[in-house]
Amino acid sequence: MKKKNIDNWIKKRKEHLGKNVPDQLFQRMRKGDMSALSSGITLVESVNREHRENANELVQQCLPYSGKSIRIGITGVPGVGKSTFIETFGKLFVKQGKKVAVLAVDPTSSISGGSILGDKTRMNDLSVDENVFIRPSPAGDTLGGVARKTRESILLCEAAGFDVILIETVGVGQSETIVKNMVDFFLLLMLSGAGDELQGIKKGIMEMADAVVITKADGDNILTAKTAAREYKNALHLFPANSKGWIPQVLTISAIENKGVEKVLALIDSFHQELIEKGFFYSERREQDKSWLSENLKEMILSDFFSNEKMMIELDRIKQLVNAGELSSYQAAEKIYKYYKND
Ligand SMILES: Nc1nc2c(ncn2[C@@H]2O[C@H](COP(=O)(O)OP(=O)(O)OP(=O)(O)O)[C@@H](O)[C@H]2O)c(=O)[nH]1
Ligand SMILES: [Mg+2]
Repeated sequence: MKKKNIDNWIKKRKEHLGKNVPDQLFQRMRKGDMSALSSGITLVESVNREHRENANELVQQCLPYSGKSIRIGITGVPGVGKSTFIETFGKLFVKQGKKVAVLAVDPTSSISGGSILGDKTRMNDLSVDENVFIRPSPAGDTLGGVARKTRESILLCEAAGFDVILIETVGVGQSETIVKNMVDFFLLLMLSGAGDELQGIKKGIMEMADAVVITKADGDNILTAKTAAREYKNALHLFPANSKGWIPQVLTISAIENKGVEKVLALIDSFHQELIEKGFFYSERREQDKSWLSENLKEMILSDFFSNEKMMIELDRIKQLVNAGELSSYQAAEKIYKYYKND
């Protein structure tokens, strides 16, 4: 290569790398540049140490401009109709002139390599709208790690001017609790029919919901959906009032026929207003921030432990003692913890 070409190449390369400098990304994001937002989130999702530092800087810059959106969590078993609902629901916000970001926390994606938002096909209209940003679940080996990335992505989206953040999670395990802790409003989608309405539903999830929405209330399903709604309403009465003084509501919808979806929107609007008036809206967020501090700290300690080669060697050695029946698992954990503390 001639010197001039090399110089050119270096210049181009610098320009390219410059695009990921937090400051420049931030400026572009603030102007509503979606590709900058995308790069910013990629930075937040990266495990590379240098990227991590840049990501922290970017998040820090975004903080003063974040917090102005309404954050809505949407959960439910696979096939309940989350994606179809988000497509219809998201469009309602867009119609009001709002910018909508859809993010995901998917505990199954790290195992299967798939992602709940991989099926953008069901969000066809939404995904091409210029006021909509859709981002699949980040990969990660721990749910806590995945959740941290999503939480930071929320801040980035808000700084980039998004008014509504929808967070989809599949209702199969721990992820609901984690998502509940990063949103203002938590929506549980449920199917009707199939015997006892309350069978198979973890009480804990019902208790977390600000609203229960029975999906697919169309065709032959209308009657069973209404019956289900009644039963859920009765069941919710048995729960103590939640800390925000909000009484969870039950609604039925058909996302495909666009029936009842606007009622969900109206419900969230009144929730928002009521909590702002009562002063709970921002105090809840502060509570969430504090609990995230503990979560982040736990993640850091875990990651420090499991990336320490010396500890891993010791852990292997002690595992063999447990295997041989020479130590109980508790004794083993205690032993390795002491070793770690003295490290
Ligand atoms: N009849 C009817 N079918 C619906 C409705 N909403 C969704 N479906 C159908 O239910 C199936 C699952 O819908 P999705 O929106 O992909 O469900 P999901 O909860 O996102 O599923 P996962 O991404 O697998 O967790 C699809 O075949 C949809 O066409 C509805 O309002 N009425
Ligand atoms: Mg889906």
